[in-house]
Amino acid sequence: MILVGQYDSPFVRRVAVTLHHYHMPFTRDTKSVFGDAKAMQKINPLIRVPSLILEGGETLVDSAAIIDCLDEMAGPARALTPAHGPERRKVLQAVAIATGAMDKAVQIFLERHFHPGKMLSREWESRCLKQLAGALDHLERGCGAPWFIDSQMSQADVTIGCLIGYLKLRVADAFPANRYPRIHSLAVHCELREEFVKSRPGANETMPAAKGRS
Ligand SMILES: N[C@@H](CCC(=O)N[C@@H](CS)C(=O)NCC(=O)O)C(=O)O
Repeated sequence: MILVGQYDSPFVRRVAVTLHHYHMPFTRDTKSVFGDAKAMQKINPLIRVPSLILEGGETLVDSAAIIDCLDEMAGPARALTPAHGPERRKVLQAVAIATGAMDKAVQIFLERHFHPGKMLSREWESRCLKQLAGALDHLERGCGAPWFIDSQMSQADVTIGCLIGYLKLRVADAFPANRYPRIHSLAVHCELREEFVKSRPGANETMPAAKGRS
């Protein structure tokens, strides 16, 4: 399998962490959605990451659809998303809020990147910051210990861990750790695990492309 995308994308990273967690072998295509847009559109018409190219050549897009496929391949006993019942609902709801928060965090980062200084829309930025803070407050209230659903590591932890990793990297002002002690501790717990260490963004993994790459 080939995972397309760079690990500074929290969506790509949650797929990578899931692949490593399941010990599923894969290689990487680290083309950039900004620097390599033409090539990327051949993989995903939306010019977005992640994509996962399966062994047979089929291409899957969108982290949720990719992880759904990986869960199925892993089987219900190993799947990071519980198969049924209240635990499944709790995990899927946390993932929905955390991926929505990722969207908001990416929008804030891109607004600041593409519209610096006076061009920045303060109205848009503050709306996104408010939505992001609401999502983080919600996750903090629902968070167990050491994992989101207490004793069992799940996709909620993978996604919240990747969200907080991204915030620290790109929008650090939106994550005052002392306001969110539970999810902060959950994220620290995540980052110590092998699957997270193996999925850390390298210095050359930048989005948008680093200056000099167009
Ligand atoms: N819902 C998608 C979101 C993916 C996404 O927003 N990816 C960003 C990278 S963090 C991207 O490719 N953005 C480029 C663009 O939309 O132009 C998923 O879960 O995979």
